[in-house]
Amino acid sequence: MKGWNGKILWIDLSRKETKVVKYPQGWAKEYLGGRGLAVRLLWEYMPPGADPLGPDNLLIFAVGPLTGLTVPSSGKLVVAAKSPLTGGYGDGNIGSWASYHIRKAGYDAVVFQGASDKPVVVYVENDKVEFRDADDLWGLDTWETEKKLKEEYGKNLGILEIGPAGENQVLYATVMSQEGRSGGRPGIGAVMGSKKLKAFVVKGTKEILVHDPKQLRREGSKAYVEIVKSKMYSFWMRQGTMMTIDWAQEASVLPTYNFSEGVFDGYKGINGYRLEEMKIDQRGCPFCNMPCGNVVKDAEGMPSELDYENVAMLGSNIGLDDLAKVSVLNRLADKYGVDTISLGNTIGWAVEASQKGVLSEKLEWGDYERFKELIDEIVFKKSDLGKLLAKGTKRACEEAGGGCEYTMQVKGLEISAYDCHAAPGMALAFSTSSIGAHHKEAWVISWEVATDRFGYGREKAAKVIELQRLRGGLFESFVACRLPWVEVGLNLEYYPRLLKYATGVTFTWEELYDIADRIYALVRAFWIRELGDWSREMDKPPVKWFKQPLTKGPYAGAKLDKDKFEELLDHYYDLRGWDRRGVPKKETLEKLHLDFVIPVLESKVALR
Ligand code: PTT
Ligand code: SF4
Repeated sequence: MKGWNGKILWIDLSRKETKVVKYPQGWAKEYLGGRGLAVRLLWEYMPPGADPLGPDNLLIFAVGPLTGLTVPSSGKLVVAAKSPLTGGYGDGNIGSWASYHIRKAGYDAVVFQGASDKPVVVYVENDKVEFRDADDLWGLDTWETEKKLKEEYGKNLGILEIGPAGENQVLYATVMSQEGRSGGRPGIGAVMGSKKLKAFVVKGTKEILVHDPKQLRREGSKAYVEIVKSKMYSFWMRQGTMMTIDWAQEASVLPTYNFSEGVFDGYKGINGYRLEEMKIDQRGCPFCNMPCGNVVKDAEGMPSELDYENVAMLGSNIGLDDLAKVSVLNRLADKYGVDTISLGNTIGWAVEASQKGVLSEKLEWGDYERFKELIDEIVFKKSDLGKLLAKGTKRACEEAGGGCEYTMQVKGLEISAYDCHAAPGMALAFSTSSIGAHHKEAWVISWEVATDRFGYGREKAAKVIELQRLRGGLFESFVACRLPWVEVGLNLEYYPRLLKYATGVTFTWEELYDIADRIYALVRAFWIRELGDWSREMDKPPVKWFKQPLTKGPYAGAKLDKDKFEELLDHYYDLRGWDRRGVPKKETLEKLHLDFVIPVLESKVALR
């Protein structure tokens, strides 16, 4: 089977045993890899109802048929598990040399089950697997960990690690790599910590077998050239995702003061032009010719790699208007291995809860020194407030006994950096994303802002689904970075061609969309199986956007309309073939070859 290795490396951390299992060809064609493979494995091999932080959860690192090939931005992999933050399916997409080396070592995925009784590093070199004691690394931050492992094992390999946040099981700890790459927002780093797996080091030297290497090389080169020739390329190379700050301000979607406003008076202090003044380096993922990792010197003279989400969430959303200071908070998040989006949300919620008397401690917007301390308190669970905020906003408000109406989360995962008071389509994208609120699956907002800003029509639901298919279904499963397409306009038609040259399988768009729909329905089924029930309330955006209108900017007075949003959600369910509770219908499951899901779902909810 060319284009896939056909093998999954299975590592039992409790017994320190390993085996290689087959990646069935049928699965490869129906799920591709990455997210598709991860959710199929979780469905099949994780015992239902497993404790996300217990040994039965599976931690999966999965690549796809395009990963690690010389095609644009293919140095990515999916890190997945049952999420300790949400209790449902969780994953993230991380750029790392580990992606390439997993393929070169001969695998399509590495699965960890069980838990080590003491800190461990797993080192894989092709067919060899070693368990290395990691007492000396436990407690180190992600940068120190990677540095030490490179000194020991050499540079030509890939490393995925956790920092103190993962070790301490902060529920939104991430997996980190290469100092500024982070993946697994819904606490995949905490799952890694619960298994006492400090790091995974992988070196592969085998050949990646593809169906037609010559054509693949030719097509890949053409795509690289098209990227460089794009009219967006030079500005992208200057600012990367940070150009979004000015756009978000203008469109009134820049999250401000815990998503109370869409404009921030101090936006010029944190925007892409400010970044350009401070920039000292630019780096990125393997096989990328449009690297977006813009590195600045922060207020403490240290390097910090910035992205739009990080800066909006640790800047405007918590009232901080100085990029040098925002960069310090961002660097701490990277070194500790904690998600900046949930971190900015939890701090934002804490300030609002403090000002509304729910929390006894007095917190102020923009209080940089206090926020810096608070990050330490969260990561090391030092204070009562830190311990509370380490659980994410949904649990924090429940335990604090108030403030749930201004937690900015869906299904327990905090919203990423787009305010939706005046963007119902993006609110739908957040509320129906597979892992909880994340923009990665349907960044519909740029289309929405440019077209029918206040519409709740069927075409909006259709657009959300189209983007979910492409981004959440396909890019996550053939596993390559989507930014060449999204940001510089690389023609989407490259991808089926690249897939064909890599695997020998000709996928039509219809077949690819079926794969994406299958993955979405299986992810939804996994949530229902794990939570034991489902209602459309799970697919609703935060209450604040319905109740508390914007007071500033071009859309002052705007808020979401509750009844119209219900109609939009109905359109979405109808188009997906899901019932009005958000449960896939029996006929939909059959059509998508998910018959094996039916008896399990029938034991949880009546199927329609
Ligand atoms: C992603 C989420 C994002 S999405 C950002 S910035 W973005 C935040 N980055 C964080 C960070 O940095 N440090 C940290 N401690 N926490 C962070 N949390 C946030 O995590 C990232 C890029 C970006 S930058 C984006 S949009 C694209 N995302 C892709 C995706 O999801 N899929 C895909 N096929 N390609 C993508 N390309 C782009 O990758 P999560 P990365 Mg990330 C420092 O992982 O869990 O999905 O959350 O992976 O290698 O850092 O690349 O404006
Ligand atoms: Fe990585 Fe950015 Fe390049 Fe995508 S565009 S592959 S996230 S460096």
